Amino acid sequence: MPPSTTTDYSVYLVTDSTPAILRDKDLPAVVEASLRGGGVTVVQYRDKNGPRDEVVAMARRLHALTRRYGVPLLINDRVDVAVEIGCEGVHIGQDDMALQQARKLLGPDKIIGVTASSKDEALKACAAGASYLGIGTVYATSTKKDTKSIIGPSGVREILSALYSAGYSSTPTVCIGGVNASNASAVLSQSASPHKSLDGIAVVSAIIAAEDPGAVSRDLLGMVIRAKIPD
Ligand code: TZP
Ligand code: MG
Repeated sequence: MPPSTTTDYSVYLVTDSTPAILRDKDLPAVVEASLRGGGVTVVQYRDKNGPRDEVVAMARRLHALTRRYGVPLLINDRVDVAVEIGCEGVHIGQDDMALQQARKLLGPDKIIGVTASSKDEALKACAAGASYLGIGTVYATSTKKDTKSIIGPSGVREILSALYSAGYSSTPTVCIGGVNASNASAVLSQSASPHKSLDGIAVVSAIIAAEDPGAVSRDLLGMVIRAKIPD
């Protein structure tokens, strides 16, 4: 699967295997339900602490599913796992492997996304060749307690403006942190800068903890599509 230019980042599902979020459900079943709903366009498998062999096995199961639905699978942090299973790429944070090192290991065609909480981090990631940016944290969320910076939609907008001004208008962006079906439309419109808007929203609990992950993902996709229609 080719990298960022052909990837649809509209509804980007990030997984979480903690019991509080997954509520005793089986992660592949939840991911499959969200894919079957037709709303999810990217899946990121995020398991920071699991034993490597279990993470590799789960990554293979999720990749079999995402391939069936034609959706890219990215692995959070663990570049070696992405290399081993041959999925479409990785997502790395500011404290993870350097982008250049990840690019060496993955080769030129894989997606490498980077988290950015400030203009400086966003511009550096783009200069280093990030395939897309995950911007946030938008709102405080119990799903990630160590969030160093809550930037709100206005912080996202400032980063999008800076990207445009620096010539990175074509780097895709999603925002993350506390985004759900009740606030997604407002987040998308309030985050939009005059020349650059978000390409999508990244969500964890809004889909993973939902009674009906397929219906929620479809609703979210509708909101993203409507936000992209010019006034
Ligand atoms: N990075 C910033 S916030 C976050 C991550 C991985 C978690 C977002 O979870 P939720 O449940 O969508 O608020
Ligand atoms: Mg990380």
